[in-house]
Amino acid sequence: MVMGPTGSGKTSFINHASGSQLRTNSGLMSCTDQIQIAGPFTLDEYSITLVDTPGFNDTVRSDAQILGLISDFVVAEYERGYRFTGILYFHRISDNRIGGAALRNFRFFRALCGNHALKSSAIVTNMWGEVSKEVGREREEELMRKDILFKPALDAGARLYRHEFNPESAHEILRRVIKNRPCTLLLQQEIVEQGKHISATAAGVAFLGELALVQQKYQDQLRELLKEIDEAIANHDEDDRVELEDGLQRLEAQEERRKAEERLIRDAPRYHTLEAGSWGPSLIFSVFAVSADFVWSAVSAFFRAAWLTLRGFCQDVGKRLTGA
Ligand SMILES: Nc1nc2c(ncn2[C@@H]2O[C@H](COP(=O)(O)OP(=O)(O)OP(=O)(O)O)[C@@H](O)[C@H]2O)c(=O)[nH]1
Ligand SMILES: [Mg+2]
Repeated sequence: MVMGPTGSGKTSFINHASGSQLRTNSGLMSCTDQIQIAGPFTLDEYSITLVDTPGFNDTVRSDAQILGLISDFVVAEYERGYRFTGILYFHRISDNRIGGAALRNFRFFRALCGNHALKSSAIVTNMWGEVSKEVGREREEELMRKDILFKPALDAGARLYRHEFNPESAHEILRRVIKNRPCTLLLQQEIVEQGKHISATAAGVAFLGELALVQQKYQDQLRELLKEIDEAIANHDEDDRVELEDGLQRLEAQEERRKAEERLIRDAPRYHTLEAGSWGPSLIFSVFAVSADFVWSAVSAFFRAAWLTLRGFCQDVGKRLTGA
């Protein structure tokens, strides 16, 4: 599965690796706004399918929608008994600043994987042609060294690779990743095994934590604006009052959007059904390198499906008996 901020080169990498023609975009707007599948294709003796994901801070979808989309997908895959062999996180070495959007994407990636699955992940830097070798090396070294950047993930076992924007380089990276054992993401464990609601998962908590900070900022700005409006009224400054009230409307519209984001995560359905994935079983089969794990996966998928059905049935009966 390939993750990273919008415009970080996820789809280009997938096209290089698989020979697909998925749409990429050099414009300012986000391009991939759905999870999309490329392959299967064969590399050495492995059959590989790559999963493309939209980045957080997408210009088309909200972050809550993207979190829900990725969560639905990975949970449905897990319930079917499939595991990811690798999670690739993309970062443009050409970025001279790591802004809030990139940091946010990386935080979600870490929260989604958890420390265990980070061992099966790789951070892939690209756009090396856009910077001098020296600048690129300095940035790479800084990314590896700083706690706020990639250091904690690398310490937890993530690998760091350079992508040279050609098929050979994409294949070289996949050759290393494909050797991983299939892994379970923290989000899959939390939702399926521990029965947590998405809002209580590490990714959900990180998401809601960020929304809480936005709400705090809104309250500070609101207090300030109301004070200024009172002053404008006291001073009979009509122009100022009108302008400040426009600002107030914009601020409140922002707060409404924040609340809608929060509701989307807090009110998300608790469990996802086995039907949540929309791709056929034959395609899904190829998402992972075919291995002895498949038989175990299929057996555990059957028992997991049975368990989920039984648990749903018991919850229903429990509710009826207690009248809840
Ligand atoms: N020079 C150079 N350009 C690249 C590289 N990787 C991607 N690009 C270009 O960067 C732009 C964005 O690439 P995409 O592959 O669409 O990025 P994405 O991460 O899929 O973006 P979203 O779908 O919006 O999330 C395209 O114009 C690519 O051709 C690279 O390594 N070097
Ligand atoms: Mg894309």
